[in-house]
Amino acid sequence: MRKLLLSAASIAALSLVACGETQNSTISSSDKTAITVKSLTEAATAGSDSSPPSIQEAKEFLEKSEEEIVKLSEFASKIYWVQANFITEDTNSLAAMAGAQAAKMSTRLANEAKRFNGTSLPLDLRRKMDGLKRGSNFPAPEREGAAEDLAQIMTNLEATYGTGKFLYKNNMTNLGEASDIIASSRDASELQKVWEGWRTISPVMKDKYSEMVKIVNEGSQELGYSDTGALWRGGYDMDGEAFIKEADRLWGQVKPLYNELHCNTRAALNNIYGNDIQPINAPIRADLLGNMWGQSWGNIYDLVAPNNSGKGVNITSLLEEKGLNQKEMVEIGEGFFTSLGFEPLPDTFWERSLITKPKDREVVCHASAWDLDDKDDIRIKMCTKINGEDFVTIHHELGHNIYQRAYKNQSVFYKTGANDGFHEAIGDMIALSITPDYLVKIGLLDPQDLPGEDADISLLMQQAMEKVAFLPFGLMVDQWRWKVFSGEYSPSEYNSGWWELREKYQGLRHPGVSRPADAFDPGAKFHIPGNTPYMRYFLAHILQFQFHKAACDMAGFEGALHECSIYENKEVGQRFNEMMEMGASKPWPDALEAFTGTREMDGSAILEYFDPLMSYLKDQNKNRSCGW
Ligand code: X8Z
Ligand code: ZN
Repeated sequence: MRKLLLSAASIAALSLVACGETQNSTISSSDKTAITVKSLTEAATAGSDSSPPSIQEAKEFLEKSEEEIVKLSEFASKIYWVQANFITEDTNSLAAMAGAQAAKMSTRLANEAKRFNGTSLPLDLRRKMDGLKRGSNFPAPEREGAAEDLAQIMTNLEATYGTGKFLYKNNMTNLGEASDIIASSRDASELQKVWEGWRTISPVMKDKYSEMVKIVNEGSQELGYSDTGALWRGGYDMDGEAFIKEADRLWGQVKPLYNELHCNTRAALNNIYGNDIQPINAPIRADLLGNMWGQSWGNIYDLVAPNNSGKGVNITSLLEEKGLNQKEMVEIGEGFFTSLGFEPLPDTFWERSLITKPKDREVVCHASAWDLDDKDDIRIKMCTKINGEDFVTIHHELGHNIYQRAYKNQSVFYKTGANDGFHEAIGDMIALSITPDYLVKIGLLDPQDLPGEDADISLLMQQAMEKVAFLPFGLMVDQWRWKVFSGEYSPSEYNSGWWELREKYQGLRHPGVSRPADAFDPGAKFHIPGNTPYMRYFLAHILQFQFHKAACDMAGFEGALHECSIYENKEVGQRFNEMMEMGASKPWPDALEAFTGTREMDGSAILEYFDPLMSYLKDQNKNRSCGW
């Protein structure tokens, strides 16, 4: 339900949940001129006798709005927390009510803010006002009943996903259990069954989803956007059209690396499964990649482990060998942040977080980080498994919490990431410092097991199967949603459109000859029914390497980027905190510059990180025909 809040009341700051956090939209200075001119025209046509309201009135309006937002979010966030931790008919209904209230407030404030279009405001007030005018990522139209309908649909979609189960081998199987099979099985027919089984939870969502699209498009149009995709693209301190080009540019930088990884992985799968199951020149079958959505491929690392390279590190085995439990994994994550000079997590974090999956009730298991009071009541909620993947996810979630705490003294309008990609990149950047040397330092890896230099390619391959494999998935999810919102994909094309983009960007195809006529495969990925924008993760996968490189430069590290760990470096911690403290108070290039010295998002750091692997992959692929 985070979504409701976020989406419903987003207003930048109703951002209690990171991962579902909405982005305070702000407008870059270059756009501001255009807005002012347009606003002046609007004011002029509104009647020559109506002079625009004063700066003082604008200030008072923003202060009053801030108070109202804070009050509602305190109340709503607790409802969302309870609902996500205890999914029942009643909590769903409470969450829908709170969502409707938040949606109405968001719409009302966004419309009221239009009154100040003709007022020439100081930068700070203009930034807050424009954020308010963007409303939420899922805005309700003004008409009677729309906010209630929207909130109901959104609650229902997320709860359907959260409680989804299917029959497999006489057991009702949930996502966690299904994911374990997809991660470990090498039996193609079993993989196909489980992959298809999970997707039986989503056809029921399709009509509701298309209804939701209609409502939020109407809401977006009332806010002055052509559709909800345009509203989302407007959240990056630049013109929405420019953002499309920006995403394409970044993808163009990293695509050659992805293509090589794809080619090498496909060859390995062809080798294991044979031509019938994985032809050598067709897109990769999505169920063979070790992950339910084929979004990261670390679980099939054993199939691509380089022959002539030393052994990497298997974090899952290390955790098991040391007998660590979930809470201890979180404590290690906390330890990384405190080593950089951050305060320990508050006692309430440990008392109130959900760290293991409860046996006796339904919860939203998808990991998230929460900020319940915009001050110190930070928490995570995840059904943690004792494995390397979740060890990294813990750092990801704690990164959200640390960011939330860093900007707690900002105005409510600025209590969010510089852009939403920043929020997703913080913990991931920290996790890039989980090097073998670091693991030895914290006693998880025995020094005699430290991989030698000959293991570089193995370590990089492990990392690439997670991070590089993810890039086109990070991009395609919202390419799909943008087309859905714009009407380019009608409801009858939702599924075919999804697979068109899965093939275009990721080079994947579904198992089986065709998908059922009622399939709604996007609904089987959390962020679609959970209504969380996804471009943020693509950006985060670029930004985290930029942050990592800047941090390693700051630390004076001279070796290869993938060997650098900033563990215990207080100077880096302080500079990182300075960037995070800014929240969204400044356009994101200012925040990026504060930490990295550059104002551009740039894929060259990820390319540098994987440079030795790129040479290896090119060599492996030299006699193969790559692409799809
Ligand atoms: O949703 C998440 C986080 C919560 S913000 C666990 N991630 C994306 C996903 O799982 O699809 C992190 C990576 C991408
Ligand atoms: Zn996240």
